[in-house]
Amino acid sequence: MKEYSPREIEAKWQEHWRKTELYQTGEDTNKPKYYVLEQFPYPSGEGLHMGHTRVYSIGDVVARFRRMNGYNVLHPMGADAFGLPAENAAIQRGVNPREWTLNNMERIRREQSLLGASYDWDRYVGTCLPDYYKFNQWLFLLFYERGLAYRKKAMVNWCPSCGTVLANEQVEEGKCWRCDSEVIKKELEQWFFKITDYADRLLEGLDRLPKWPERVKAMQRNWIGRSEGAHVTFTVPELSDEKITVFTTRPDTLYGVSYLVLAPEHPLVPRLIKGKENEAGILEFINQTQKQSEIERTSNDAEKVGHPTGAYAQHPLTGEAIPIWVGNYVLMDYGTGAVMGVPAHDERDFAFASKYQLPVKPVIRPENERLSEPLREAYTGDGVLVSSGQFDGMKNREAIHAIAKFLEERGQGKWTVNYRLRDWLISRQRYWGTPIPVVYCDDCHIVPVPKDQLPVLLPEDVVFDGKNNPLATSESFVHTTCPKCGKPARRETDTMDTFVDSSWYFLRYTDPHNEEIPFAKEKADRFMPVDEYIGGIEHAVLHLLYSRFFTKVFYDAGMVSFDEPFESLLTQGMVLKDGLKMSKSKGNVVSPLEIVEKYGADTARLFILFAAPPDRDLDWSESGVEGVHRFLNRVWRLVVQNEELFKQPVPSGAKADGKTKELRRLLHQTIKKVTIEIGERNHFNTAVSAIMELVNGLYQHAGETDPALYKEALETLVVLLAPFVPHISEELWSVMGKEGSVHQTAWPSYDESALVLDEVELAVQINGKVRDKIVVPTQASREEIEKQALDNERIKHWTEGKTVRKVIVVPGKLVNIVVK
Ligand code: ANZ
Ligand code: ZN
Repeated sequence: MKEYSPREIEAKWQEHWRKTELYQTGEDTNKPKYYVLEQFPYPSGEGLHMGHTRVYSIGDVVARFRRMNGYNVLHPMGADAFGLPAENAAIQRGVNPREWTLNNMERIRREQSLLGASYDWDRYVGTCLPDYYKFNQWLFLLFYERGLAYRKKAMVNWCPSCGTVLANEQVEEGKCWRCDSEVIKKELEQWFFKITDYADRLLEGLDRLPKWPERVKAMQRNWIGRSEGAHVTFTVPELSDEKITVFTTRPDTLYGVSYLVLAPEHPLVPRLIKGKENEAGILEFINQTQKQSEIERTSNDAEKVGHPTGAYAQHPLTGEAIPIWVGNYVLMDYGTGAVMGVPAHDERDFAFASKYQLPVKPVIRPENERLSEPLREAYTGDGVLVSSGQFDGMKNREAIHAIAKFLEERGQGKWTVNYRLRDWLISRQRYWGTPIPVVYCDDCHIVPVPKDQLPVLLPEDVVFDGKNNPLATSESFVHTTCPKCGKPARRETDTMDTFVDSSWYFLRYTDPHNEEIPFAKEKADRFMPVDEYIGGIEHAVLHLLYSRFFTKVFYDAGMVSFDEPFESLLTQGMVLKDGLKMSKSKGNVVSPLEIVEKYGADTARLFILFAAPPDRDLDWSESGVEGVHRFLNRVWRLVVQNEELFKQPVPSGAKADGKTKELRRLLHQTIKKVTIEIGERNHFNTAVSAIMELVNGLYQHAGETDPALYKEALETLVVLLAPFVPHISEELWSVMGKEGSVHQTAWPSYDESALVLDEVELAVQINGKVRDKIVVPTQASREEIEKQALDNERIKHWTEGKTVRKVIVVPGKLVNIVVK
């Protein structure tokens, strides 16, 4: 008998599929479309890791399953190819970033092919290629025209180690998302995308995404951070021309204000402290605060530090003098950069007031209770107002609006909505990215490069010394002429954040060779939105928020007719080994290619899909891999041993005995289970278990059942396995002498009537104790079951001489006879 040799058959079929262009997206518009997408990899120098293998295995099952179910499937792949590591390789090893990246892209592509993934390679998208980044520039111009790209001087997050600015989304707990160094603040002229214009729509859209994990939606809502509240204006008697406006979600606590706190960066601070006693001390404090991260400044247990400016504001309702402080816990870029301190009802204010002995004035008490003073902590619950003038006795929830309205009428405040979301800073002082297509001219100022002059190509004459922006070292690049007036001008040397590239790549796949525009509307509309998007939870706010933003801009620009890009999102779990994340630093990495080499890609794929549901963490286990490999060998032998069945026609219906019925039922049960588990639930692991049970059944019933049915069951087994283990199923399909590819076979349907059991076995109990079993037709009525139970010889023995008081029939399970 021929042995199962993955090495031989996998290479053979991969070559065959490539030649026959089996996975090219069809043009058949009569078929329903299905777009399945896995997040594209960053082509680092390390090749594929197990996490990649997992994502691709999941995506490939979905793609193959949908193809077999009659869908026109788009299943593309590409590379997210711009970014810092290429540049670091250039600095450290003197290699050319482009060559380095292109080599890695080629390697990853080769490795992806070794997994047997069914991509339409004709649609490959590499973001570092000029025919792609040209359209990043095109889109930048679109955003610019629509007022969504602007340049401003701003305090930015600066990573000293990467030598570049970072978006807020790229700062994690005060550290650089890429290199983990402490991020500092720096003032620079930068380009921004106005994502804040879309804050409300980004929130609203989440409600229309029932197939997204709740967790991801919650993270996005949190990131957008919408709060309703009021702007309240305080006058400053000593500066008659200036006022201080605070943002508060709690105007109901206005009578409890005992001080104001300004962010150290607040523009009024220098004037307020000028000539005051502690001026130098405060300036030093401001300097220190700049070095602290946002988390250090605002977390609840962080040390709150402040200084009195010596100036006073006037309370808008009571006229009282309120001391003005500067404090590290107030951020300049949230709200108005100024806060009214209400120690009695806010925890941070309470800590601050306790530390600096500022008055604590309770203005809300719980209903039907008194507050025992002095307060030992802030009272943050609801209640009724006290010591609040005309608002005394009002419920605080009502007072929020009543006080805001009162202030508004007096011109001292305004109801407002505030967001945590900031505009997206897209400038990077790096080489390996998309040049921002802008020219600076002394006369014409900011001049966008006209669309017909795109792409602005990355130059080659650059110096990589790890200190400066390499792009700025290219004379040929920097010096240009103004597109408007023709005078000498200077090119923008910042490149775009690479998250710009990944914010629309899924659209490019629908029209990858378009040279005129990023994508044609009818092509995008035909395949979008993505039906199943598979990727990591780490992109919950970055990539997934930016992509939604881009899609909404395209919708507004009439470029697409949908406004949410991803219909369903599957966030895959991690691959662990011995309970720890696989990582180089832990030394527990298992290389996917080694596994492919040793057992074959089919084993690697099947293990990954079988070992856990896709959204859970998966524990890598060598014995598990071996178990799956043994299973594939069992499948192999089962088909090869029965090769004879496929050599000549087998008459059908030769047998219709119990065993045959049983096998038929198992077969249809399996089809049903696998269809539902893949198609409706993404529970690939339970689908695989069902197939394993079918294999057991086929071994058990070998030679016992109707041969035509047995043959059909073997064929179906191979078809059901095809999405999971594409190579072995293709090989067995040809062993069976089938024409064409198993991957183009229609998915089997199941016959509900085959699932019905003809007879069932019921336990018969006397007073709750099982005394015998009876077999009854599944369709039998209660009366028939009762009669059969009571007529049973052994039961008669137990009931003799007693009175039957009650007979309880639990259909499909048991009969209980109560006697006395
Ligand atoms: C007075 C007050 C009383 C407040 C009270 C809260 C409770 P969210 O919900 O996150 O929007 N705040 C406003 N701007 C700030 C800034 N730039 N830096 C630090 N804190 C700031 O929070 C809004 C609340 O956070 C505002 O409402 C303000 O404190 C504070 F019993 O005003 B509140
Ligand atoms: Zn000019």
